[in-house]
Amino acid sequence: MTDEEEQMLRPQDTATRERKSLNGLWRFALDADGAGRREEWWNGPLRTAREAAVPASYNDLFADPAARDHIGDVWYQTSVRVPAGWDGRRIVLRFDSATHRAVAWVDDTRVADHEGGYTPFEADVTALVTPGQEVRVTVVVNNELTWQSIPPGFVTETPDGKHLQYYHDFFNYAGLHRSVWLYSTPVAHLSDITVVTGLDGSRGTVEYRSEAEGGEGLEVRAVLRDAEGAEVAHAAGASGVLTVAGAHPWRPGEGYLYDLEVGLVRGDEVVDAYTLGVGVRTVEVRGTEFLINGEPFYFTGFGRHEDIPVLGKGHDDAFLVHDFALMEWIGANSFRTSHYPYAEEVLDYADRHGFVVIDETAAVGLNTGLAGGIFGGEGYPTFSDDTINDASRAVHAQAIRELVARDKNHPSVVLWSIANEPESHTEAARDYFEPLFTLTRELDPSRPVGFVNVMLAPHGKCLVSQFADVLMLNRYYGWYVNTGDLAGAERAWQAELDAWAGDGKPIIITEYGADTVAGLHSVNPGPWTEEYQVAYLDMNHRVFDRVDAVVGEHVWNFADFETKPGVFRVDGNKKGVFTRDRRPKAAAHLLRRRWRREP
Ligand code: BDP
Repeated sequence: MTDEEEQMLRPQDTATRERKSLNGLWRFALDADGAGRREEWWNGPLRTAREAAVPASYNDLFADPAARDHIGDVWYQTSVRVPAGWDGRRIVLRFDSATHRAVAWVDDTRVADHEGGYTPFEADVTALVTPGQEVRVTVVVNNELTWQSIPPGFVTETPDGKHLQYYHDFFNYAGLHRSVWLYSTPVAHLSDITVVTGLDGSRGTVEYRSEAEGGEGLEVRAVLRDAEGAEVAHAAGASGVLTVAGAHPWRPGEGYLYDLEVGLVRGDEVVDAYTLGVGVRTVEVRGTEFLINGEPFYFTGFGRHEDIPVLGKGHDDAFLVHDFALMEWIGANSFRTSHYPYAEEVLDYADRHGFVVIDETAAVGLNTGLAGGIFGGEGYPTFSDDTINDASRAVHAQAIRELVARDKNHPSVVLWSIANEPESHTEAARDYFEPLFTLTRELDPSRPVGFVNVMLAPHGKCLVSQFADVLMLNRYYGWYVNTGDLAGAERAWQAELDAWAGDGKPIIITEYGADTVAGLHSVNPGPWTEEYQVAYLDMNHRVFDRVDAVVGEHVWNFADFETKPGVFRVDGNKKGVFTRDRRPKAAAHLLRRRWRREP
């Protein structure tokens, strides 16, 4: 496992860069039999009557179970005219994501292969395109999961066709979920920038490091401007430290950003320019405290999903704004990107609006013990030569590299979560995870690292939490255990939490929740009613308030979300505090009072 770093600067429009969105309607075809790869469908116009929206999952766009339940390849194709003004420049095709893997062609040439559904990839296509002319862009996207994919799963075949099994609790939406870009940079260009900020009293520091390609003989200049545009510091050199006297910190609830303009220059000529929003803040774990800018921080908010009607996991700016508005309304100061890296627009918004983010990889469902009779796949060991093995760990390591490379500069991101609810009570799990913690710390020494612990590995049994800086616990006392018995739940939960508190690390309750059918009421607050969700949350809060080491509470989930069918799920998972169309359940008002400290 090496710590070789990925580089991934997001496309920008700057004085030296331009980008062109390829979003819109693309030609689209399902290809369950894999005919497209054999018949080389990229070699000409895709023969299909269908069109699909980009960005969106394809599953719910059509009135067709074949699309909804599709397993295998799908093809997307569009044409784009390369701007005439890009002559002599470097031209790049970039996908913000393709779930879960993709191969892309420009005309007849294969340009990119990418594994992993939630991080970007790109290809330098300069030699393949002529500015002013059209090119064909074809992408095959595959949604199958294997023991060597993140997240894992496996495909079985029966006489009725393929079946996809996986151990996580959300629908396997697939497709081009985020924007696709064609962008241009100068041939000599900045290829990566890393910032790490510090605060010493009112003195802020911005340590930057830049990398460039084709930049021989060029110099780097960095200028830091405040939110009004006034220059507050500048430096020369590929790396350096900018100091801001009387810095205005980025803090929860106030997303104050400086602009760091990095220029690749030849004398007075700016060859390439890139601008990063920089929040000056620090993050530190001290004893059982989680400190932001040296002050104890208490997380309130949610585990969420990228999940909306019709679009599935497709990014949508209107829902982005609305979901943040609802989080503000309810008094949430933070969320976890459960269970995969979210669209970069989400993190940018969090940066600007002062939301705190726990950033998670797509390593969810590394746990065959969660199968029970519900998810299928019983009988497989989680870690073995034939299931999750060294090759899987290499894919997981790559997912961590790509996450850190993409998100390292976001002030909102304060903690990495390298997996959700993996098996963690076995020696195999310990051996699997230890090097992944080491890797994450090498890639980013500036942030704490953790993983999210499952109820099957309680205190005293978990062998992985020893590597974590922060304990993140998902617990369902009063739901999956002690169902309907909140008094028994309260006692059992308190006992377990007290034991974890003895470890001397901060604890964030990353999931607690109860399925609730909006509109179902009862004077006897039984499970599934709105009254029960309220009573269940109240009980949890009593427990949290008695344990000093608890530094955060994230309800599962922000909104109801889609899952695969199952006897435990009625039209999806109903643990939302909001419905899938974002209407509040009674619990929303309880949380609002607690989090906003209103009577
Ligand atoms: C946890 C998972 C989450 C599930 C939740 C639930 O982390 O993805 O949706 O439980 O069962 O196991 O609702």
